[in-house]
Amino acid sequence: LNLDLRSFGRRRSRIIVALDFHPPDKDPIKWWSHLLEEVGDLVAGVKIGLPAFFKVGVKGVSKLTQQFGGDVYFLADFKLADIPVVVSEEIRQLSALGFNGSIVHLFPMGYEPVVEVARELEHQIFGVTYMSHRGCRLFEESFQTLLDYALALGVDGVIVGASRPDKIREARKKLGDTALILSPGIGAQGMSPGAAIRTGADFEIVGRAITLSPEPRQAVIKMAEAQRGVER
Ligand code: NUP
Repeated sequence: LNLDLRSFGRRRSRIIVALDFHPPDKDPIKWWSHLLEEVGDLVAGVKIGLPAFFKVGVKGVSKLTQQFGGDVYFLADFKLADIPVVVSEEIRQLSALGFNGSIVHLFPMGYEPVVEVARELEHQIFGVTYMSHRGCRLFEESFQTLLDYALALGVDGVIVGASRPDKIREARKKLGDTALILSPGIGAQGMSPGAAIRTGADFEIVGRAITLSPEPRQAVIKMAEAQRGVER
């Protein structure tokens, strides 16, 4: 059984759905579980971070990983940033909860032991190298350093915001095929589906455009089509 993100993507689309929000009139756990039933066969993965964690707790999250794990890739987005021994412990807990991979911040550096622990657990590591929001000036200044570090560390992939196609291109050039590029910022943050794929990303992370859509399956089908239209 191959549990890496690349293998989950090949079968369906290059969409990772981010579960942060739910329609206000719906119960979050019911809505997300309904959502995954609706779109699980069309997406590569599902991303869960603190917003969902606060709403449904450890129990709710493990309910989702138990029900849909193995079928969709579970990506933990807690943007971990701490001393390596603590991040390693966080990775162990997230892996035990059923997550296949985690997003970490790279700026604390010294993460060689973290990557080692993750490798033993067959848990993938994705490092943030450029964020999608306006004004992330420190990322602008540190992008090359973070990319070089990601390469040296041997992470499975990096996060580069879709709002900066130039940064995606640069990342692809530098990383070649050694690491995946995951790109958030599609839909609610203004970029079009397929835009990040066109410039070199492997997966697009999409939250609200799917989770708040009255017809999530239709929304995903449309996005997957747009991605296929620009396939590299
Ligand atoms: O730079 C980043 N931008 C970003 O939006 C790094 C991220 N991990 N994200 C995440 O992607 C963010 O936390 C959210 O879960 C998702 C985008 O959601 P949406 O804007 O499509 O609703």
